[in-house]
Amino acid sequence: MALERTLSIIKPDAVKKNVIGEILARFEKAGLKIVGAKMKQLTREEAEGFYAVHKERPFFKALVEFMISGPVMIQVLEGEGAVLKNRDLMGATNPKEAAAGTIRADFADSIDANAVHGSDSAENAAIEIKFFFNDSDVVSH
Ligand code: RTP
Ligand code: MG
Repeated sequence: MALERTLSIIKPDAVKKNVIGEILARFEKAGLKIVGAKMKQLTREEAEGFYAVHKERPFFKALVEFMISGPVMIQVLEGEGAVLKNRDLMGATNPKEAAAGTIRADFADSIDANAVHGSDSAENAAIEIKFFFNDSDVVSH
């Protein structure tokens, strides 16, 4: 499997619950390294731009409102098969369908407030990492 990077966002609901550390620990225990990280209050323009692929979807407005409802923690995760590994750790989009022991099963309240974002492909990961990080703000360790 290839060494990959993926973009992870701990969403406003999980930041409000004070579980940033618990979520980051799951990434580290699964062998993913945090190679970039920052806290950020997204602007409406940033949230709309980040989720632009969904702009025609009925849930777009609610998604943007939710993503700007409080600060988020944005990270770049690195590891073997990082994109899929992170998606497995996250669980299904709707926490009611998320497998036991996944981040969304344990921390998410609803399909809207679902605790974490993770890139869905290596190609999108590269685009999403560039959206939030300069090359010099991502390290190797
Ligand atoms: P994310 O992009 O945030 O990691 O979530 P995802 O890949 O699991 O789901 P995606 O299809 O990309 O949708 C992005 C976010 O939009 C909200 N959503 N609501 N009401 C609905 O049917 C619906 N579908 C999606 C979710 O909050 C999802 O995380
Ligand atoms: Mg998605």
